[in-house]
Amino acid sequence: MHQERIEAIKREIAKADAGNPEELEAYRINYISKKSVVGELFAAMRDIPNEQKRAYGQLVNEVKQLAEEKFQELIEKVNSSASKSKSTDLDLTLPPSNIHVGGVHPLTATRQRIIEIFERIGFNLSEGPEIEDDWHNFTALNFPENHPAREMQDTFFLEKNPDIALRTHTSSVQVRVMENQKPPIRTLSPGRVFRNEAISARAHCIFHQVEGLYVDENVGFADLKNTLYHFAKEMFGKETKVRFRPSFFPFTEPSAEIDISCQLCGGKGCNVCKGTGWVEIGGSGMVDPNVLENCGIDSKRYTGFAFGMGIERIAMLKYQIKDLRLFTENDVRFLKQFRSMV
Ligand code: 2NL
Repeated sequence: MHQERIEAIKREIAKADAGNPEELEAYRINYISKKSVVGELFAAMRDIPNEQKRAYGQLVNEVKQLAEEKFQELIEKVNSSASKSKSTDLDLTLPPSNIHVGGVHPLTATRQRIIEIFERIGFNLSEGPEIEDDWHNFTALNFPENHPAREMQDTFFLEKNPDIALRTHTSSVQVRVMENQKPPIRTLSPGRVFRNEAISARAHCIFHQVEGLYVDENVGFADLKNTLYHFAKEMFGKETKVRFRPSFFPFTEPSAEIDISCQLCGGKGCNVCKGTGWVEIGGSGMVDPNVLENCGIDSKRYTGFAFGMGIERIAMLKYQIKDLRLFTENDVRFLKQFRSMV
C-alpha cells in the first residue's frame, strides 16, 4: 500500500519538469516543502507500526533525496535558460525608447529674447533682492509720502516702520546700480515683482518685469525713442510701428507710454487692440533729476532714460496668449506648445 504510493511519487518526480521560475516554485511546493507529498510521507511515519518504521523511513528518505536531486537539476535548467534569454533579449540595433525632452517656459524664452536684444546694443544685466526696503522701492524713486502704491492694499509689506516689502518693480535694482556705479550706465533688470492684486485673466499678484536704464552725458528723448523702436522691431518684426503717449510716473519726467502697432490686425483695428490699431507694451521716460541725485549722480552733468515692460504682457502679445493664469498653472497642454523653443 505504502510501497505503491511511494513508487507513484518516484515516477512523478522522474517526469517532473520546469521551464521558468513559476514552474520551479510549483515543483518546490509539490515535492520539497513541509506540506508537499514527500512531507506528507514523513508525517505518515507516526501511523506505521514500530517494526516497519525502519524500512518505511529508508524508502521515504530515498524519495526525499530523489526530489532534492531533481530540484537542483531544475534550478540549474531554469537559471541557464534565464541567462540565455537575457542575453538574447538585448537588441542593440533597436531605436531608443521615447526620450521626453522638456521645453523652455514661454516666459523664460521671452525674457531670454529681450535680454539678447538689449545685450547686443550694449546693455548689461543687473539683479537685486526681491525683498526691499522703503528707500530702494519708493523713496529714492521720488514716490511722494502719500502715494497709493505705499498703501497696504497695493503692496505686500513684511514689516512696517521701518517698511520692508516685496519689491513692486525692478527699478529698485537700478537704484542699487546707480548707487554703486558711475555713468555711463546701460543696464537691464529682469525679475519677479509683487503687487497685491486679485488674480484674473489680466492681473496676477506675482509677475515678471524687465526694466532698462541708460545714464550718461547727453542722453536725450531721441535715444529713448530709437532704442525702444529698435527693440520693438527686433521682438515683433520689422514692420512694427511704435508710438509714444504722454503719461506720468513719479520717477521719470517727461514720461511716456509705449505702444506698438497691433500684431493681430497690423493696425487696422480688431478686438485685441479694441479697434485702435495699437497695443501698450510698457512705460518709459527721462529719469527724474531727483532720482539721479538720490542715487549720488550729478543731474547737471548726466541725464538718462528708463523704461519698464511686463514680460507676461510681451509674451501674451507675441504668442497670442489670452489668459495670464496659463503661465503659472503648468498645464502640459499649454507648455507643450513651446517645446521647440530654446
Ligand atoms: C511700466 C513702467 C517704467 C521706469 C519704469 C525707472 C527706473 C529708474 C529711474 C526711472 Cl531707476 N525710471 N524705470 C521708468 C518708466 C516706466 O515702467 O509700465 N512698467 C511695467
